[in-house]
Amino acid sequence: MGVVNVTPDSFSDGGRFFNPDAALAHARKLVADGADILDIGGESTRPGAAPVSEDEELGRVVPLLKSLRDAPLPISVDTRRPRVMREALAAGASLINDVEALEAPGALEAVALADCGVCLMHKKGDPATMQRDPQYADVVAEVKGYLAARIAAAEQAGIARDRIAIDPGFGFGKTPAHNLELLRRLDEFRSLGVAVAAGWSRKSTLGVITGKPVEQRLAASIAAALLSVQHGAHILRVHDVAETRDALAVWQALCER
Ligand code: 9MG
Repeated sequence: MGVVNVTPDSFSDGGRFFNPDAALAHARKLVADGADILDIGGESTRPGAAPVSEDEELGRVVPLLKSLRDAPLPISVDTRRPRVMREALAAGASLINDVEALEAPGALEAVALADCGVCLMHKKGDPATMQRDPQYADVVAEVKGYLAARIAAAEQAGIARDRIAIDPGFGFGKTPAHNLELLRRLDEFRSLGVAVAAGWSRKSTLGVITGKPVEQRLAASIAAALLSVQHGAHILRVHDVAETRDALAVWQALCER
């Protein structure tokens, strides 16, 4: 899943694709690089990010979706707002990636009424404050219990299990130690019976481990992506599609028979 952030302040690409033409060109590059899914986001969810208005988010996402109507792959929209979900689905999105796991009032219904997939992600706290000393007794048990409850809520709302993926939300209200524990035990999430997604690309834990700034985290991101697959991930949310595909091809040549 290739990331297309249409935001002036995104965590990891510094707003380079905020201009609509640049965002479209970037989306097309990720398709050419071999993405299986594009994930378009109009609101930054990085730690400390300020929320944008719903109209602003729609104005960033919907025109890009319309420009990508003929794209040869499913398009995901990263949003937590039901109105953005509905309008994005009407404009051609086929997957909703929600860092709030459809908790907003009306979000379950917005997805249930459409014939789309959904990625339910765990986060603890709000982006503005979530990295201030997050605490867990057992991070895997807590995140897994939360995601199991959100799968149940989605099914009860009429979203079939085969439309659902889950994501532990690396970096969302988690310390580096929590993120590494989740990665080490990622395979435990497979028992929930849905696809598992993982997003490590350029994240701050990789900066803590390597001492590198965000623009120098490609190698670390690829290492984390491969380890995520080795530990059970089915979907990788990444900025660097071509490089990640090459690394995966080597891994698959050795490990998949
Ligand atoms: C929007 N977004 C930012 N990071 C993410 C991650 O790790 N997973 C998912 N599903 N979405 C993310």
